Amino acid sequence: MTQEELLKFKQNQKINDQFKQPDFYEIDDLLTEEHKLIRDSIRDWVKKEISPIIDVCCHEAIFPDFIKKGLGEIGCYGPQLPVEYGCGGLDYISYGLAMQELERGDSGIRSTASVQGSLVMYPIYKFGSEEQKRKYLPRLASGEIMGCFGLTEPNHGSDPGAMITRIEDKGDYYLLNGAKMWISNAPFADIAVVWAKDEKGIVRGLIAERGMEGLSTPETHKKWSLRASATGELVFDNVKIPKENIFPNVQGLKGPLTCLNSARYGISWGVVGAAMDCYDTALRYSKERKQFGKSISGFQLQQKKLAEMLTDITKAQLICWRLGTLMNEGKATPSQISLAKRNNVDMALNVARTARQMLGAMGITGDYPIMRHMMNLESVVTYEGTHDIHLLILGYEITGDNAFN
Ligand code: TGC
Ligand code: FAD
Repeated sequence: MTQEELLKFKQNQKINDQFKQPDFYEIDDLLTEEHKLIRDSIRDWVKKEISPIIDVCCHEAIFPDFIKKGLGEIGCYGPQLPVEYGCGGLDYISYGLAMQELERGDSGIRSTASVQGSLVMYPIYKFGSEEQKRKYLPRLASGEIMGCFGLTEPNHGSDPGAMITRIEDKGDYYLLNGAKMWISNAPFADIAVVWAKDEKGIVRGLIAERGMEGLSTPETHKKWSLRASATGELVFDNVKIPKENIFPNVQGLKGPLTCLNSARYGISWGVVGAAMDCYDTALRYSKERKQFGKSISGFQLQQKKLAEMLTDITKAQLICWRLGTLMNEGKATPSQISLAKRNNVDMALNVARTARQMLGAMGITGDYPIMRHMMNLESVVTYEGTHDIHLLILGYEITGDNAFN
């Protein structure tokens, strides 16, 4: 399917998304009117722009190009970054709510926004020169240009410190060689934030631009997960990087890992959205579906599933809210973020699997969002640090003993 055919398909669809959010502990009372306004407007946008097309996008493995600007218009790229660079100037709860609503639609759509905001705009803002900020941030915030983040390599995933991608100082430019793999947004990105080692073995961050000679971005196919998100490689074959494209304000692995804190925080909220969608779908279905002469919602076994899903979603919502307040105060630690990412993704996967069973055979079809969420979450539990890696981060924090190596 081409982008034109997808657009035509969208124009013929009715808006039929009946999502209602569970809020058992009245967490809405903890939100400001502004938070609720942001949340509701993004929810409406997802119902109009994403829900009608997402199933076909996943079946066809196509990223809907036309949402790039739309995501910018609703302020989903770097909402927590300052207004002076064209960003939202909002707090971390607003950022979390935005990610929750996008991932309620689809993890791949949230991925597109969180890579742009947390992994491309954030490092430019945090580590870039004033010229870099002015040159890139406003255009990234509006969606005029898109970015990607290259840390993972074919042979270095959980252990990015062992990366082999290199920059070599050639006087008035750097020469970049190596390859990055599994890079969200790479196939269409205009710029890439790339992490590479210099001659001294120190990790440096830089901005590569599409069109630079020697840079290619082949797409990764045959994914069963995140099918509406474009994933690819970044291949660097003697790419000349102008000196002004290096981040002046960071050296070492803490550069990329600092960006991951922001993205992992967003994922903690995002997956709650996916879990809510699965729960809400299963609840509605259980009331409509009759077996043995009554709605399946009347059977104790199905009620157990609903009660446990709601309990787990509620606990995850509370983790998000508290972590959001710590982020706003600048007090959240990387291991607190690891706990939230690890717990909430695992929770969402379990909710998706339980909800899928409640729909019986219908649960495996694209008529309902659950199987799609479940498959997406298999990527989410792996990227931004696997379930195991976050456990090891917590183990290190608790005991002071490093069990990574
Ligand atoms: P280690 O020696 O522990 O640390 C190296 C330096 O980094 C500092 N540091 C951090 N700084 C800020 N935030 C954090 N979370 C940090 N964690 C560590 C640390 O203090 C040290 O600083 P310094 O000044 O002493 O040099 O590093 P290590 O090599 O032992 O590795 C630690 C480990 C395993 C936790 C880390 O490498 C890790 O997190 N691995 C997982 C890799 C990962 O998450 N990759 C994600 C790739 S991006 C992605 O998946 C995007 S998907 C996007 C989407 O589509 O949504
Ligand atoms: P490995 O590191 O090879 O791990 C394999 C298994 O070994 C895992 O179960 C892991 O938990 C376990 N393991 C590893 N080390 C240890 C240890 N010390 N102790 C115990 N168990 C261990 N990366 C980017 O840089 N940018 C992106 O935009 C990006 N987008 C992605 C999009 C998708 C759809 C996917 C699937 C991945 C993406 N990634 C991206 C890569 C992602 O971050 C990595 O896949 C992830 O960090 C894990 O690395 P790996 O796949 O190489 O697994």
